[in-house]
Amino acid sequence: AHMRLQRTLALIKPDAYPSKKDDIVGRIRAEGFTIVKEEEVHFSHDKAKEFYKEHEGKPFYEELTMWMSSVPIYAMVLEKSNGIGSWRELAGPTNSIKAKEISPNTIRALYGTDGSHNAVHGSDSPSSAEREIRVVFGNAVSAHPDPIEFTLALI
Ligand code: DGI
Repeated sequence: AHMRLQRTLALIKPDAYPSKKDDIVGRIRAEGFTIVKEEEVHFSHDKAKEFYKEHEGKPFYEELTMWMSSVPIYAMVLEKSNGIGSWRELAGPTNSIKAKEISPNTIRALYGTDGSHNAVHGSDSPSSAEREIRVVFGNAVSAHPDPIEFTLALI
């Protein structure tokens, strides 16, 4: 299949940051991702609610957003060919208990605990990646790979 260079939003969540940051970043680099932007962030509760707004009304929404805003976390914009799917594949299944059973070499299997505490986040689509990168980084980084054509057109 044709593979397109993509950017995605990755978070190292409170159960893995800062304790597992170096292991996770090492794995990200080893798998060939470029870290385009990285920064420790501390979500307000309102920011966490905005970030996870697709889950508003679900039974775990309040606990999830309180947890994600409880302490600083680590945010990265990752870039790779097919980057959105590649990062979700490396992260593994949402539930770390299931991840440990079926894909033990994934980040959620190695560093997460259960269905609520799963070490990392990854955008699930191009539109989610664009929205999430903007929620976390504002205009500090583009959600899209730098278009070389644009650069060449300026020469
Ligand atoms: O994109 P994912 O993080 O893999 O999964 P998601 O977007 O469906 O859910 C976002 C986060 O919310 C997930 O990483 C953990 C939490 N979550 C999802 N489903 C459940 C859940 N937490 C609990 N306690 N129960 C759930 O069913």
